[in-house]
Amino acid sequence: MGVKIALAGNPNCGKTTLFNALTGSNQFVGNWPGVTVEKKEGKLKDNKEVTVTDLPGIYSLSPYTLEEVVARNYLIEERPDVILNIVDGTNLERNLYLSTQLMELGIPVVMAVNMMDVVQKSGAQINMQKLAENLGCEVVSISALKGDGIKEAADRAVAAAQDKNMSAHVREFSPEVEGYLTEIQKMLRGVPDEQKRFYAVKLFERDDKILKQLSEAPDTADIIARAEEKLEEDTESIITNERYQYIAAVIDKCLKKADSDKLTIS
Ligand code: BGO
Repeated sequence: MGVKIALAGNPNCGKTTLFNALTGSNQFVGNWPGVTVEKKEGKLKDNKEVTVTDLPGIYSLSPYTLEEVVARNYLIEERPDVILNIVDGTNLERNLYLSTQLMELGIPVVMAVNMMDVVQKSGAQINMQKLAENLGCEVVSISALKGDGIKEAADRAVAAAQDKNMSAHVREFSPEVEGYLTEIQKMLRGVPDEQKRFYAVKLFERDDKILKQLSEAPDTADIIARAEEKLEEDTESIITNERYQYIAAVIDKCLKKADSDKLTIS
């Protein structure tokens, strides 16, 4: 049976360049059902069994823009076999915000760090192995513009799609928040195990659209009230802030900025 790859990334990360390089002229363009958001699909140039779906460029899987809703509904309802997450290597910190959310979906994620020609020219260094270890996903370094690494990225995505041994979720939140998420996860009925983390986070954030998509919605009001009282913040901010803290810690271990070698003379 054919493999379905979904391309996901922030606007301007180079998704279109990569999509065109991978699929060439084997493309079909239409709209996502019911909305005027463009949908592009194509077949890999050298393997017609593999369909690549280009998701709208988005910054997050929150329910605020049409593009975010389209992308996440596709990911939860259609369940591609693998997500190829393109991140802009010159803007790693901002791009990883979406990546952390993609990794909660229970779908294998392969990360392609793009614009590596620009990163290298700038003198910055990204330790791909450490990035992979810290995030718990495969990481490939690419330049979509030059075509470097793109075949490897596609090959790794296909291999990840066929690998049934999904790795466990990284626990990116504080023990306290992880505790609340576990409580919500235990209340979920009719949700496949691998998707429970995504639903738990979204319910904790009071995501009404996700609540409506569940046939048996759990009552999480008490858990949310306890969390907000204890942490003195609304749960959506708690999750956002902890995501950024987690990303900052990962970046600290994996990214050497261009000017970090220079001594500052004061
Ligand atoms: C312009 N390396 C470099 N150097 N540039 C890249 C790479 C890469 O690996 N990948 C993509 N780009 P999209 P989304 C442009 O269009 O694929 C460039 O939104 C320009 N245009 O060429 O469109 C790519 O689909 C004039 O740049 O991204 C494009 O995700 C001057 O990144 C931009 C300079 O890529 C966004 C760049 C008229």
